[in-house]
Amino acid sequence: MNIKNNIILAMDLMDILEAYEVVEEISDYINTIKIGYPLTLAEGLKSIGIFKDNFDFNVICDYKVADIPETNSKIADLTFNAGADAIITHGFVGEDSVKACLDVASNYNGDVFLLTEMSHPGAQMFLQGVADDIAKMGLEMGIKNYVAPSTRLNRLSEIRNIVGKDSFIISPGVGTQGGDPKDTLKYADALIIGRSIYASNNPKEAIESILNSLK
Ligand code: NUP
Repeated sequence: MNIKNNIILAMDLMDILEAYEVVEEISDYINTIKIGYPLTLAEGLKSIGIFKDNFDFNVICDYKVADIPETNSKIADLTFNAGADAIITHGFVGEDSVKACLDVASNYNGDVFLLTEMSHPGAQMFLQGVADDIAKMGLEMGIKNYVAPSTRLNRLSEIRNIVGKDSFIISPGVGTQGGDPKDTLKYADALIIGRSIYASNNPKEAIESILNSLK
C-alpha cells in the first residue's frame, strides 16, 4: 500500500461529521485512514465510502477479526464489499481463521494486515508470548502486511527480523501511547496515529509537527 508521508490516521472519533472535519483539515498530508469499531459501530459501514468517495483515501478497517473461519469470512466480505482496501485480522486465532480473511480479500484484490503483538501494556500478559509465532505463521502463509507495536521497539524490531525487510509493517502506539515517530520508522514502514492528531486542538499543526520530527 502506498501511504503518503508514512502516516495512517487512526480515526476513532464516533461522529462522522466531526471525523470528516478533522480529515478535511489534514487531507493534504495523508492518503490513508484506519477506522475501527468506534466509528463503524456509531455510524455504520457507510463510513468507509465517505472517506473513499470524498478523499479517495486508502481505507484500512481495524476490525481485529478473531473468530472461526466461517464467521471471519462473513466479516471480511461485508468489509470489502463496503469498499475497504484492507482489513486487520488477529493472528492468535490460528491459520484457518486467518486464511478465511485472506481468501475473501483476494476476491476483492484487498489486503490483510496480520496483527502480531499489540501496543498496550496488557499485551504483555498473553499476546506477547505468542507474537513471534504469529509472525512466523504469517510469513509461512505468504502474508506481506503486519501490525506491530511502536511502544516496545525491541519487540517491533524482533517482529521485523522475523517477517523480513520485504514485509510491510504498520505500527500503532505513536504519540499518546508513548511511541516515538522517528524511532518507530527505523523498523516500521508506516505509523498509525490517532489521538495525537484528531484530539489535538489543531490537527493540522499536530501532523505538521510530527512530520517535522521525522526530518
Ligand atoms: O496494537 C494495537 N494498538 C493500537 O493502538 C493495534 C491497534 N490496531 N491499535 C489501534 O491503533 C487503536 O485501536 C487505535 O485505533 C490506534 C491508535 O490510536 P492512538 O493511540 O494513536 O489514539
